[in-house]
Amino acid sequence: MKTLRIALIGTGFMGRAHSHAWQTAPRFFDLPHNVEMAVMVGRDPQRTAAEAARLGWAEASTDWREIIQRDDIDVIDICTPGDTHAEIALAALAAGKHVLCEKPLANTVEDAERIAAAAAAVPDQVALCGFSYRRTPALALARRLIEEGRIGRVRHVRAQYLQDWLSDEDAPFTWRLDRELAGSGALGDIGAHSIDTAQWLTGSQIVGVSAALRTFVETRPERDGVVGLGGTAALDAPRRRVTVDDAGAFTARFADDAMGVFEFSRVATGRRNANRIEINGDRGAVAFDFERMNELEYYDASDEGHRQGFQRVQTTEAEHPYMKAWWPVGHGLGYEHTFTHEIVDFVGAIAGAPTGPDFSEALHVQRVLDAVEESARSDSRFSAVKGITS
Ligand code: SOE
Repeated sequence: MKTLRIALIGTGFMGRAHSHAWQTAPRFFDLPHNVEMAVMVGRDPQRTAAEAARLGWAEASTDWREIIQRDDIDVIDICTPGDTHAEIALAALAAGKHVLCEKPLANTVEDAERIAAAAAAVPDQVALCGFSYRRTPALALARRLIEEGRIGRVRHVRAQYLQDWLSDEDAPFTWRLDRELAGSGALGDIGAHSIDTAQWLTGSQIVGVSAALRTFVETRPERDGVVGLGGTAALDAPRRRVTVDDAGAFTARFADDAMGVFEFSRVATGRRNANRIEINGDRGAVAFDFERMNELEYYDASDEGHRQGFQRVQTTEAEHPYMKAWWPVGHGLGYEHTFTHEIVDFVGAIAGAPTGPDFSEALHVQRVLDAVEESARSDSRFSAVKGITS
């Protein structure tokens, strides 16, 4: 069996989540290739060495350019902020590597177009964007039910992605609040997940939006310690200007005529990671909330009247997507498993079983993000998504 040697770039939250996934995927699933965790790359030599050793990487490096040129590396896994994605992905594709790139694909449509074009030119190399929630068993089941026609023709898509780690106005400034590094705020960070999930579940592209974006907290204190997504800051710390949105909302038109309502916020008090979506068709509906990630609600309008209602399906049966590899029924999964499944599908794609989202799908998400920003700038005027292909 062939062995894939992996280099992962980034030592933050996503670097750790992907490291965990590279560890678990080959241990719980029968992968078509062996994987070897070769190098972790970061900026700070001490931190990178410590994280690499702790998370199971054979080597640590601070020079991604040199690592990409190495003949003994097959895969580049990009877990850095969005402003670096284009440069790294283009170099990795040019060097003949398979690429897994965290979401959103880039910070601008122009960069996303360049990355997608470079990937399209090398079809033998796998290029996957890390919209990890697609790999939640309950959402994968929802997709299966929709593909089987069980909810009929989709009319409504209602998606919310709500977090509250920025609700305190003294929560510190992080790179996710800097437009130069992150591209946008809640929109690209979490709204992008909802856009990807909605298009993937319905099999239909968003063709236009009408949007509003808000920044409730204009300045935040410099951070002096990292905890979770945010961290700590002294009350008298100098404050930095926030250059991205805290929250936003948009209505969407889908190519197949469904209507969508999207809302995303990182200041939604009390909602920790409520990534929710409900889709209503003319024969039924599905509803999901990541805060109850092992459940899917399913409504079948053809049930007899006296027992109609949403069923709560616990998605822990061996026949549910990805579940055969895991625990006995009723023993649920967590956030980290979505990344494990992403690695399983990515390695499967390298062995010839295609998966998505490829970079052209991720480019479409980027174009929707762009249309949302354009509409928000023009007082919510309808904005058509550019470059629609179908
Ligand atoms: C922060 O809002 C964040 O870590 C996102 O960047 C991830 O994509 C999401 O899965 C969890 O929240």
